Amino acid sequence: MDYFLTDEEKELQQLARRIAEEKVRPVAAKYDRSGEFPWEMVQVFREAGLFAVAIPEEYGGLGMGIMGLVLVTEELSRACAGIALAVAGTALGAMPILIAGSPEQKQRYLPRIAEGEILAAFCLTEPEAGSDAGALRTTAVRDGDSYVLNGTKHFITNGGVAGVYTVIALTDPSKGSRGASAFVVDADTPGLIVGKKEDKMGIRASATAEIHFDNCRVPKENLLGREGLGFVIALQTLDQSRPGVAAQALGIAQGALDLALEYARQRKQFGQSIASFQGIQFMLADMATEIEAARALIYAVARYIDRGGKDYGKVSAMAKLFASDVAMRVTTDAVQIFGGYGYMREYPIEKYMRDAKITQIYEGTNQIQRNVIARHLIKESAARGKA
Ligand code: COS
Repeated sequence: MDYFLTDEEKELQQLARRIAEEKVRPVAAKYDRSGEFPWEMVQVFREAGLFAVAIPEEYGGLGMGIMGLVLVTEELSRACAGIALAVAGTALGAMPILIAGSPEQKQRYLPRIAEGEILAAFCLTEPEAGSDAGALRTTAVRDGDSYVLNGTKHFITNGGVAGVYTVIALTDPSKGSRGASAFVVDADTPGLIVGKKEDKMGIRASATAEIHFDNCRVPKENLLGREGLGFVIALQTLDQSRPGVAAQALGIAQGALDLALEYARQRKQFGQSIASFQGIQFMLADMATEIEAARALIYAVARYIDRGGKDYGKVSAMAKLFASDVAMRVTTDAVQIFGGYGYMREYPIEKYMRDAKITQIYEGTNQIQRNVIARHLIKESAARGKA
């Protein structure tokens, strides 16, 4: 379907598609097996300017907003969702700076992120604070002109490869999540220690690691916004980043459908191509319909956010919830269409199913997305009741 993208958006989409096909797809299986971080792909994305997409023009970016990010993430994820995360995870890590950074802080970090000189990572999740993100324990104690951070963040995308980390930590533990603050921490700060690298089911080309803060001293100038705003900055970040996860899921689903269609046309059983069987056709039709519905929702939400739409937390959660469930169903059916071959590592399709699973889990499980949506619905209904 034609979404009437602007010429600039179409160009970006074509560029990302070309890179995905020519550069990413040929190495996807290699990095999936090794679990190594694809630095050679980072270089490709750098040269193509893909890290600049969502950074405003005044800070050296392309200023193409969430929509630009969604288009790039979808196209790259069609070839490899793990490799795509070098870009998407960096965009996530940069968001707290975009949302709450001072002009000086933005000037210090955003141009380097846009250039791809440094990758970024967002540190919210802790071993005891996953869905219950407000239960974080990492502390940041003011000491003279600095804050001293202590604690452990885990499951950090781009952990160990990022040059800058945006970190949520408690400046006033007595206030719980209302006592949280956001910081920007350079990777080479003494006391920032990269811990265990995770061995994952899918998105294996993405670096996921623990980040420890052991008396990590950061200058007070690295506080984003004001003390006490950290949790709100984190939640606003997630409201803006969830369409990106949705786009990743969309790309995975589309990539799986592309492969399943091709296979179904070529595979012969009972003397004919299996694409001629109604059972297979119905699966393909359902897959394509769900994918198009996900795409329409994601693009609409991205545009809504970029054009200054209000209270987008609900629709952002809807896009992530819907697209990731679609990705799981579509990739499972794609494996089914491949039959026994689909189960074998020798074929590319099982990777899509493994990669899809994380999109139902990270940046808020789909159960949490339903909570977020329902809370908004109830609040809106109550407000209408009062009016
Ligand atoms: N934007 C701004 N503020 C928000 C907000 C949003 N989207 N959502 C909630 N808040 C505010 C609330 O208004 C509330 O403020 P007050 O304390 O002043 O009343 C505060 O934040 C706490 O909100 P709430 O009571 O809803 O928080 P819970 O403790 O129930 O936690 C969260 C709910 C938001 C943490 C949960 O729904 C969630 O999203 N968990 C998943 C976290 C996640 O995505 N982790 C992935 C990490 S990055 S890969």
